[in-house]
Amino acid sequence: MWGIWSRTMVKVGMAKPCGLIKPCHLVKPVSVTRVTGRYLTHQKGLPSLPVPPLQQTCERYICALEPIVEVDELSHTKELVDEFQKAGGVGERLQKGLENRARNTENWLSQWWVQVAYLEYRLPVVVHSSPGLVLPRMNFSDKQGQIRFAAKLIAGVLDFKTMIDNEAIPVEYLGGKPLCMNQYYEVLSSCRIPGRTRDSVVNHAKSSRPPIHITVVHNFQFFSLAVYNSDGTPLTADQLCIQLERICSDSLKADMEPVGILTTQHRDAWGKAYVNLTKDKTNRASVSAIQRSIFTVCLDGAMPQVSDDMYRSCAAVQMLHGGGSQWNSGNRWFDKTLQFIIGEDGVCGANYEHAPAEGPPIVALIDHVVEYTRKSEEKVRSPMVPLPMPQKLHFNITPEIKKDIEEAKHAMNILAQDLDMKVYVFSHFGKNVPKAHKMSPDAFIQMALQLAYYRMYQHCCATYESASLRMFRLGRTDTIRSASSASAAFVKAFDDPSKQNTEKVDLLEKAVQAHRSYTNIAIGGQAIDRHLLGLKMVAVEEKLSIPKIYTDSAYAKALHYKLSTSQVPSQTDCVMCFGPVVPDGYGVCYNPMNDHINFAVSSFNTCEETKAAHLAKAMEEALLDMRTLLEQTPRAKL
Ligand code: COA
Ligand code: HC5
Repeated sequence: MWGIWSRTMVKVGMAKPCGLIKPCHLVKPVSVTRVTGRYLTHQKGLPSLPVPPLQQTCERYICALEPIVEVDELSHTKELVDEFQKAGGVGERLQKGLENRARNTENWLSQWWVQVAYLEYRLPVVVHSSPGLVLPRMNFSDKQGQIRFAAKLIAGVLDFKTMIDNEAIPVEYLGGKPLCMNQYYEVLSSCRIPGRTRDSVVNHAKSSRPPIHITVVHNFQFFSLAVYNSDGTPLTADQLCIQLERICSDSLKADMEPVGILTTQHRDAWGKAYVNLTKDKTNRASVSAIQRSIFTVCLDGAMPQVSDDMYRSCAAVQMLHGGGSQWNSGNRWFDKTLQFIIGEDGVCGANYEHAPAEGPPIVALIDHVVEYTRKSEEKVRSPMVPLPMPQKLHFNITPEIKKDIEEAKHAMNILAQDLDMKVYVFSHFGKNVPKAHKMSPDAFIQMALQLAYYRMYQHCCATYESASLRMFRLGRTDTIRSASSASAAFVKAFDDPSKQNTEKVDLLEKAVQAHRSYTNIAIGGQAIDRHLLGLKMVAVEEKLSIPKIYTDSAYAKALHYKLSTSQVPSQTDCVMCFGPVVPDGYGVCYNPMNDHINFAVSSFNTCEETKAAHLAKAMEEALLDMRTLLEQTPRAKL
């Protein structure tokens, strides 16, 4: 019942440093494409995702299992893997099927991935799939400030949309290689639609009449707001301010049925409720307006008052799930690909539905918007034409729908109670320290996480880190398996008094190197997880019996990611967050800046063994201890 991140697999490796995804506005605008068709030319020039050699994946799979399964279990799995990959065996047949698919599709993986990881994943998108993003606290503290800021933010998004519409988003690079830019075209004007057993995503940006409105939700009431003047120019911030004021005064009452809470439900339940909801013509039109809109802006009511040191953790909760039905969980449409969330107290951020895109394009958009809102208040003359009233989206609530809403409230409140979220800013150092020691900062942070976990639990666990596959056309992600034999040797030695510091440093270097190496393997399309998934999917599609390697207990362990992690860098000092992918695990999202690192750690309260704040504290200690070790130990090679 848990997602593909807890069901799919991984591996281990070695390599040399290569750069990260450059936020698009940091890339010199030489590669800006303005002419329609340039985007397509760029896309066509990208390589196709390769199918890794079967034997390579099998070998790496065994290596990946070493730190996380018992010796007996591993020898049993080795037998299964040998059987699978032997000449004339089922592995070869599946590999041929996959290679055939690769020849006949733009990307053999992407469509399967979206189906399996998102559209057929039935847990609520809230907490379990949709990430949150928290911006630094903005400088306002009342309704007027909230409205003014929201207006500027909308203008900023529309400014970015103009770049998308003009195909003028500068191409991004990873390790010097150009990246697939497709995801930028999927985040606006799109929405997930629930189904009884599988969802779908619609994107209205490419329709013959692309939408010109956004949705605004305030006090659980939805509005359609046209954001373009009749001459096609976007509304100015002043015009948007007037419209948002009208929306707020037309939705003063806070006792409306929170229809949006339905989108927090388990997907099967929501799929069923959706049929009930959209039987009514008015409801159908309102839902369609939300789905078609360019994006959603949630003007939130107050959240529980907290002390300053809790502020960011509470803001993360607000972005991730809204706090429960009595707070802002109903002030959302979680199926919407992009929702901006703005409170009255200067809190500001976003929630995004993950199926159409990864974090980096969303972050690039948000970085642009923040920059836009910070720009001097240049006075743009607003057209002197009267603006049409924003349209309220009405819902007729039948007793059946009312019951669905009550059930959704109940389930959402249990989930909100269950989520334990800790945002922690590690302020002692950032990328600067590992760089000074000639180590990959990402690998250094991942090794600190391995050490923190080992100190808490005295064993290593299957660990997932997202790796971008955007070097390939329509690429999404593969898995970096951060727990390796090298990381296990390092964490076991670290607190062992019988080990010399020089040996510990050597083990740290090897572990960091193994991680950086596997990262290069993963971003180069040679990791094991998506390949193993692909082989399994061929078996499913060709109605073959599922090979034993997939029903093996080691495979289940390999996919039970007690650490689910992702590096999401940004230009703005923000923090991204997501929930754990297994009931007894952690979600760890981090944003390494030059001199500090923002972490969001999540866990579930129903699991007695996990506590977000404890892992955050252990991370702090691990990072500091690793620095001390490096500083105190002369390194042989230097
Ligand atoms: N010595 C000195 N500097 C080094 C170094 C070394 N040995 N190794 C790396 N560096 C530098 C890099 O050059 C880079 O420099 P920059 O800050 O000037 O760009 C910086 O350190 C960061 O590199 P590193 O920490 O190794 O990681 P990365 O930026 O290559 O990122 C991943 C690694 C896995 C995060 C990245 O490849 C990736 O796939 N990102 C996408 C993840 C994603 O999609 N997340 C969201 C999913 S929704
Ligand atoms: C705003 C940025 C959020 C990052 C979300 C993320 O990393 O999602 C991962 C996607 C992937 O395919 O690896 C999944 N994960 C949250 C389970 C790590």
